Amino acid sequence: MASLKIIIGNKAYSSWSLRAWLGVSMTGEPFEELVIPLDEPDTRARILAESPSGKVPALQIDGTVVWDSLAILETLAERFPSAGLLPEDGEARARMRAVSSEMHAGFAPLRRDMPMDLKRDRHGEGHTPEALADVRRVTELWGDCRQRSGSAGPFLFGRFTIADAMYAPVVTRLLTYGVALDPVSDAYCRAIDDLPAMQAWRAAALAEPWTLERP
Ligand SMILES: N[C@@H](CCC(=O)N[C@@H](CS)C(=O)NCC(=O)O)C(=O)O
Repeated sequence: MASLKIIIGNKAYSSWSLRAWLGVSMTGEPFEELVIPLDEPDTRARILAESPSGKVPALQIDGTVVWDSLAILETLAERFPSAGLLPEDGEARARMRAVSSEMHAGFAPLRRDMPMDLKRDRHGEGHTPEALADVRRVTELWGDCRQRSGSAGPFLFGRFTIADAMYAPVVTRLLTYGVALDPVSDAYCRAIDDLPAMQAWRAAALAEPWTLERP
């Protein structure tokens, strides 16, 4: 059995952490988790004691440290192929990598103006033109993925893949900030939000003692 330890930030606010944590949860493998609260005087030192990047998330897998959410998800997919984190079909796999990388490298206005915040209802906040333009691109991309995957399952490529882990924080943002959605995107958001792993993350986030004003 693999030894897995995931190092993450506050569940209420750390969107990159949510991506990697969902990935490790969806493998079904037992894992240890360490939450290091962000914005504390000792945050950087505590993260550096676990990962050389000084950022969360990081995954320690059989003694090797892997940092950066997308690298962690790719490592999990390779190490646990039966979890199905990569689509089987080569063409779908290529598209999945493109949409995941688009999230990883982009959508800065959406991330800036609607930061993940699982502790508060922020309906109507952060609806800047730039953030809403990002939402349009995200929902167009989701619509295209859902049209292609159809009845294979409720997620972007049918069953849950790396792409769903990458977009899960966006789902929470759209819900927190009350963004109006087309029916396909709305159904997709519900499928992500209903995942038992997502519910467990949300419950743990609400139970955390730390509250940041502007995450
Ligand atoms: N590209 C990285 C981004 C990681 C990142 O920016 N993490 C933030 C928290 S969400 C962090 O560690 N901040 C702590 C700090 O900068 O002190 C990834 O995909 O994992």
